[in-house]
Amino acid sequence: MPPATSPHDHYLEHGYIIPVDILTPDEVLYYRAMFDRIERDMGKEKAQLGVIQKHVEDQDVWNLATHPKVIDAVEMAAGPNVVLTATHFFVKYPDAGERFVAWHQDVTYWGFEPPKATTIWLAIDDADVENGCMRVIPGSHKRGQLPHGKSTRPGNLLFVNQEIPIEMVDESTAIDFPLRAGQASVHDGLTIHGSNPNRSGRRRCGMTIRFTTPDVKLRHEENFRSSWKPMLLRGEDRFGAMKMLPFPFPLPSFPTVGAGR
Ligand SMILES: O=C(O)CCC(=O)C(=O)O
Repeated sequence: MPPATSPHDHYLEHGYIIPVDILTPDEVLYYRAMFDRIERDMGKEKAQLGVIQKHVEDQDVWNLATHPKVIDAVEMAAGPNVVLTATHFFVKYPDAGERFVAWHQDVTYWGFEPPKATTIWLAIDDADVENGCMRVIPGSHKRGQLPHGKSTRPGNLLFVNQEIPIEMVDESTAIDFPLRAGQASVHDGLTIHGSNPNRSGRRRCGMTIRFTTPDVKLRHEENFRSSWKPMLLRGEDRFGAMKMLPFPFPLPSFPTVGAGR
């Protein structure tokens, strides 16, 4: 029998890991209620894409972004030195029309040099084919940074309407990323991914948590019109390539809420 591939080797070879169990059942309930609260406060229109860098002001969002199992998953994929740079919720409402996410690579326009990044997509709600879970082109991170143009299809949720020209993406090789609430996927910042519209009667909320490593220089101040917030969550910084910020709250221990605390 061939040796089993480790999650790290799988990440290097295919550009992703799925699924990773992150939250306990109590945490799933707690953090869904947390997002419901944010949604009530902001309204759905804003909550759809406007919950950005909330972890620096809201301790519950911080506890999710720095959840010990989130950091373990990043370490498993990208190594021991873990730098959090951003958080952003991606919500697709059932009644919001043909909103989709065009094929893209995360690091495009991010100004990371070299373009090293790892995204955790943490499911707050169940995500499946019907409600527009993420889709990924396996192994596409090995193609390096690809050109992005503008999507001609209305409804792209990406901020600058970016899209990899469709002739450069073989959609027949795409795989779906279904997740139960509390599970996460991990993908490389160069892995091509996107998602289809929500055709269910259910909300699809996921939290993207963006990481890099301390050797990376941030050439652009901005990400989704908000500045990067680099914080070294684990390991060491032997490079001093970016200015690390202090933590707004202490790091949580597992589990972050509920039984077993
Ligand atoms: O939530 C989605 O459907 C897409 C998320 C995404 O594009 C990202 O993580 O960069």
